[in-house]
Amino acid sequence: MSQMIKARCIKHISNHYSFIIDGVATVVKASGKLRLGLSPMVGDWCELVKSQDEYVIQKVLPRFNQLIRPSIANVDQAMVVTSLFRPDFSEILLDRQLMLIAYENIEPVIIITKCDLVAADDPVFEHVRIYEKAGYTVLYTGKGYESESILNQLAGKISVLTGQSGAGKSALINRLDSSFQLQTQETSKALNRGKHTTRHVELHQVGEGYLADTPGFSSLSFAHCDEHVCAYLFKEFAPYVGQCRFRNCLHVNEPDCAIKNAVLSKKIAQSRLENYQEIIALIKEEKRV
Ligand SMILES: Nc1nc2c(ncn2[C@@H]2O[C@H](COP(=O)(O)OP(=O)(O)O)[C@@H](O)[C@H]2O)c(=O)[nH]1
Ligand SMILES: [Mg+2]
Ligand SMILES: [Zn+2]
Repeated sequence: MSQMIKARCIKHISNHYSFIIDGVATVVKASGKLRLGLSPMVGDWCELVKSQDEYVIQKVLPRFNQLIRPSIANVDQAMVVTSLFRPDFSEILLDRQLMLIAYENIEPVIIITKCDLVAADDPVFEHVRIYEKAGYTVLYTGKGYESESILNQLAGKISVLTGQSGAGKSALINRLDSSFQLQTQETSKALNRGKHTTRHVELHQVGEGYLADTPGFSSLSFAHCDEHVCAYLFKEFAPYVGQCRFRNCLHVNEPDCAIKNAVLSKKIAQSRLENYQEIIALIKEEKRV
């Protein structure tokens, strides 16, 4: 009697897939043509059947999202690593990342780094608070900080890291898990060997969660975005769906716009509307070329 199990794919190199089976990473070879049409991706939940001591991939279970670069399915959250200082906190850059992440149906989490370099009463925190007020999860870290809140946030989920170069992604990973440090060094060494090095995506266990070893959302292009989908993707815009005079309102030049009214009554920050409008302008521009 063959036994069917459900397991998650955490690594894929050519026709070898690694699944976590009973808590252990186990390589499963895809034998011939999978009877499914859909090939497993890292992050996929699959049904496996054991036949003669070997597991066979039976079926890829439905995905709730799918990233292209890195190629991962079922990404629960994207950790947007954002520094307060060197590089300076940039709301426009943060807003662009938040929009692209939401567009992929992924939950963003903002991780503020380098808190140790900034006084607790620094005005920059007023800008950060806009995001807390808007409903985003914001976690704070810095050199010498405990990682408990971040580890808790990663637990039980698949996460990708994103953020500007120099924001502190590598430093954060090393703080979260010292064994990951080796892996990141190996990865960058492999990358330096040139274009012919095979790149593969792998999920690494960090605490009780999984973190992709390649960052997501490195290109900040909006060419693939539909502006009407973007119109309510900022968290604090969502409660106003259906309240603008025009059903397809883009909150730019339209009269009786609920989002613009919410900015006037200080329920939504002016900077968020402006950055949103800039994204809409970008999308229209990218569509023209
Ligand atoms: N003081 C301080 N320095 C940090 C922190 N995070 C990163 N750095 C420094 O900022 C620089 C860039 O960090 P890195 O992790 O390489 O950024 P990445 O490009 O996002 O991977 C390095 O010199 C780090 O030592 C932090 O929380 N506090
Ligand atoms: Mg780095
Ligand atoms: Zn509107």
